[in-house]
Amino acid sequence: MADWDLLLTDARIATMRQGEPDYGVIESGAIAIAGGVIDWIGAAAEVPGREAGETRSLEGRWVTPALVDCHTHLVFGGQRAEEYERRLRGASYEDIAAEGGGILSTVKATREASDEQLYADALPRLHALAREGVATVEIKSGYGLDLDNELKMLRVARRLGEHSGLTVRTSLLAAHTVAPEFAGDADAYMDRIVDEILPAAAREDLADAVDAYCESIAFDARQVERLFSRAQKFGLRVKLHADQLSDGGGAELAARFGALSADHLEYTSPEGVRALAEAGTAAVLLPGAYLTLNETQQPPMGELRESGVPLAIATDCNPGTSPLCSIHFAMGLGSRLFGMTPEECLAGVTREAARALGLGHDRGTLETGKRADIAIWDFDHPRELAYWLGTHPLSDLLIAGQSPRPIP
Ligand code: DI6
Ligand code: FE
Repeated sequence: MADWDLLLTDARIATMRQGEPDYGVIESGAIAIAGGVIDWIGAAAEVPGREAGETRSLEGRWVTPALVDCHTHLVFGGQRAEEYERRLRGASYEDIAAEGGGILSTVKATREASDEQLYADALPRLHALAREGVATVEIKSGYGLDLDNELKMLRVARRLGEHSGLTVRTSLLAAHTVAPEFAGDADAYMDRIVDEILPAAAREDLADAVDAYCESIAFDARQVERLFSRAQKFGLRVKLHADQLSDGGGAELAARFGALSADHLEYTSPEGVRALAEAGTAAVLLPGAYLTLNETQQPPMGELRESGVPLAIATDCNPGTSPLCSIHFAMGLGSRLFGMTPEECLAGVTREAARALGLGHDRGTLETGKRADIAIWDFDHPRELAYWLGTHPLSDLLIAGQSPRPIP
């Protein structure tokens, strides 16, 4: 019986380990895998004399931790290309939302779609991420806005994880916007979430976290506080769409609840940044939405960096503000629109994205004891992931040390 299932040799390894400069690089390295976990990693010349079931030379290719997309609305019905045309002709996102378009038009399409249709529609989007080296994806509900349809969305997300071999982490986002049946009465809809939808999702173990949209066109800090207090009673961590279109105190609110992450942050104040830093809450930057909305207010990148707030990047894949199914493109936007370095971008979709999902203990860097979720690349240096737009440099993806099976 071999000690290791697989030994990867002749590899250039970007470990992305915290605190190590220059991508945590091991120039001529090897990785030993047993039971889907990294059992040894280091210089090839120092590999312990143990037996491996299979030894595979990577012929000098780069390897990095498999990528993590920590903020997606990947499951939804329909699409909103027609609205996109209207926005290009001058209609604002808020105008369209006020007319019952926007999120509510996707709510209608999602409610009308069967589980099978939602699964089939989401599959190509999940494929697109996996083809770019993504092994862990967060998927939110938030287009059902009633008990049956919110649970329907979360069950589809769970099934995508079970069938694809990727890790899917789910977030209940029933507080995405006010359900049409409760138009004008956000408090009454929040009662429905807190008293019915959240307990049901928790009972069925359908949600790994709870999220909300804290914004002038959705829910205010007081309403979100009610939701987060109840989430914590169910032992669920929270995350928050915060300060995207205005400073609603979202970052401070997320920090107060020890949120895993606060996401968007274009209008977050210096006080909000300080609160995130003190709470250890990660910032999830969503440049796809920033670009699609023609936003001009950048997140406070300098303050976030100086305060040591972990910086993650994600696609925010959704039919309205970020119809983006490319984590590589999101990295390219993070560097071009938010001035993030290529190393910050790669850390943002590995180490820091894992942290934003509460998974920093078992993935996001290449270290002994972590999952052998490993991306193998055909490029000259990892900085090229933020540099090129539209290329496909992935050579192979190992999920728990195995090449993923085709997603049915
Ligand atoms: N912020 C966003 O950008 C998306 N949701 C949110 O809370 C928009 C989702 C949509 O327009 O469908
Ligand atoms: Fe989002």
